[in-house]
Amino acid sequence: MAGERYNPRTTEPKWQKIWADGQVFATRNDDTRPKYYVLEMFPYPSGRIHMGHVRNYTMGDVVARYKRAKGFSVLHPMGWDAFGLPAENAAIEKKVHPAKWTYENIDYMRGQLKAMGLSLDWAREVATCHPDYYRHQQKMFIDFFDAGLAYRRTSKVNWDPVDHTVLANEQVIDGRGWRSGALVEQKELVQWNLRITAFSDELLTALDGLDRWPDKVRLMQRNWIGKSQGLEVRFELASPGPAGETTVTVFTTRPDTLYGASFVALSPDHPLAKTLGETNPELAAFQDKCRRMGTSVAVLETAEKEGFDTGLRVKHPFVEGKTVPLWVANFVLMDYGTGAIFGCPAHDQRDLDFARKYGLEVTPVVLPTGADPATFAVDDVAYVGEGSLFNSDFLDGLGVDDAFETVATRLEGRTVDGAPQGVRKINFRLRDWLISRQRYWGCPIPMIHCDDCGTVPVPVEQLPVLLPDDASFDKPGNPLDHHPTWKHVACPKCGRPARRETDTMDTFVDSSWYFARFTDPWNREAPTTRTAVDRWLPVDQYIGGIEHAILHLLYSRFFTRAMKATGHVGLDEPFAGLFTQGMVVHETY
Ligand code: ANZ
Ligand code: ZN
Repeated sequence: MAGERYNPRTTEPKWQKIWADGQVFATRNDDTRPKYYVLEMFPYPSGRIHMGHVRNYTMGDVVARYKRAKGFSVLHPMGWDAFGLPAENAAIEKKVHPAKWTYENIDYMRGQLKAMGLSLDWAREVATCHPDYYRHQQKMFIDFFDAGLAYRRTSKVNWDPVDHTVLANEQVIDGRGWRSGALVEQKELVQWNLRITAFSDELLTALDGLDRWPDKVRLMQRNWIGKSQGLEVRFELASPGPAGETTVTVFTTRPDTLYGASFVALSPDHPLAKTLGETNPELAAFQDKCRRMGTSVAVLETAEKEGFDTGLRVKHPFVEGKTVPLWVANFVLMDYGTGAIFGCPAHDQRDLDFARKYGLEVTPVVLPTGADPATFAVDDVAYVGEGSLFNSDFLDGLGVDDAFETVATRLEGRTVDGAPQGVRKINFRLRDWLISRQRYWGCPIPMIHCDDCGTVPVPVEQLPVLLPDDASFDKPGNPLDHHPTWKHVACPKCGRPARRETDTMDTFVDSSWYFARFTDPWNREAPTTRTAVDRWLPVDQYIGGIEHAILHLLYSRFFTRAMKATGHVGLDEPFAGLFTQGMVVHETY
């Protein structure tokens, strides 16, 4: 009424009740009007809604209400990304069970969201920590395993000795665990992985079709996948290695710079470096030091370049009689390319820093346009731009790309020890997704280890593998591993005593398919109902924080492909339109 003050305390609850009673935001799967799926990234139930949530959900709500007013059948669901470490820490610090802590937070935050009057279909609410959700995740994990998309292998991991868990490279900051601050150790562990690299090329090329995604996010994903076209070059050792090795193979994207090569360097974990270290205590000490530093790209990029001269030399492929020294260097990663490089200091900053430190030769071979070959020199800044080749014999005068081709063709045509000296190669930076976590509050990996039968999936009719309620959190390490009985089971194949897998899944797995589950959260038999999921997906408008620009979105794109390969969905890309917002905005307009 005119003149009457708007009173949210009475008006909001009144209308919210009317909306709820009339189920006006409930969406039917048999509605035949055009569909519109709007989704904001679901929250972690940390305790209270914060302003970032309010902004995010308000934006989605505006879109949902607008599309509903335009006559669309709008799907706008909400749920909880409910597994994760904070619940376990609460258990340790406050002696409250992670489930109790989580469900209480969910209840509280649901109340807060409801008070906002968002146009959400609460009938579709899911919580990833609920067995009704994770049982389906376990089923898909087994499907992925059968399809070769989930596998177990030994890998070197960053181990946090205080939190007793594996850390992602991104969680190691200056060599320390991001939470505990403890010095991270390198440890060999058998871990579960998802084979995201099976889709490297596809995940890259499909970015071109995501024309309703911010360019910035697409670029970040492109860089993360990191496709490189290069050449593997086999350098001959001037004298045989300790185990009779005759060659060292490097990966290079700049074979054009071969005449500027002044050293070859191995990763500290390269097999040849390891063999050499066995009889050389000084080298072994250097390798230990490198391992302690950690293997994350960020660490390697900022750390001081250090190396160890092995005393061996390799022959230059083109210059008769010329050899260059073979080093072990801390900046060469073992899990990229071949774990060995040739260094061209004049045209690579890292190589230049290294060469200056150890007094190695610096020979420029790419001349910037207009520069004088007689005087052009590289001091402390490498020249990484275009130009024409010089100091390079048969390559002189060629552009960088032509020189690449010429070198590649020539080395492909030559043989060393019966194999081509050069092989064209495409490499990706993207690595398979290590999902094993040694934690309690996560989705149990539904596998059983038998001494006789190996790794055996839990039979589907025995799913879900439930978390035991009576876990104890009073000592470090994985409560599932400590539990007196949980892990002892009979092998599903031979019936003999076997062990349950005690690792749980990275919580990023939970959030990699929730958007599909929302399309039919009532299906008890399967993760998805194909008629529903194929009708509702892709999400037409996804809204989330920029901090998820790489991992969450990439994992979801991979997971959707893996679900397609195992028959759970019929499409590749989960999110047609993406809007990212910074939780904190720095710019002023
Ligand atoms: C010689 C060279 C000369 C290089 C030059 C660069 C510039 P992207 O683009 O990321 O694929 N490299 C190869 N394997 C490596 C490893 N395991 N660890 C660290 N560095 C490695 O980078 C490819 C370049 O990174 C390769 O090309 C190699 O150095 C180096 F003027 O070869 B280059
Ligand atoms: Zn068995």
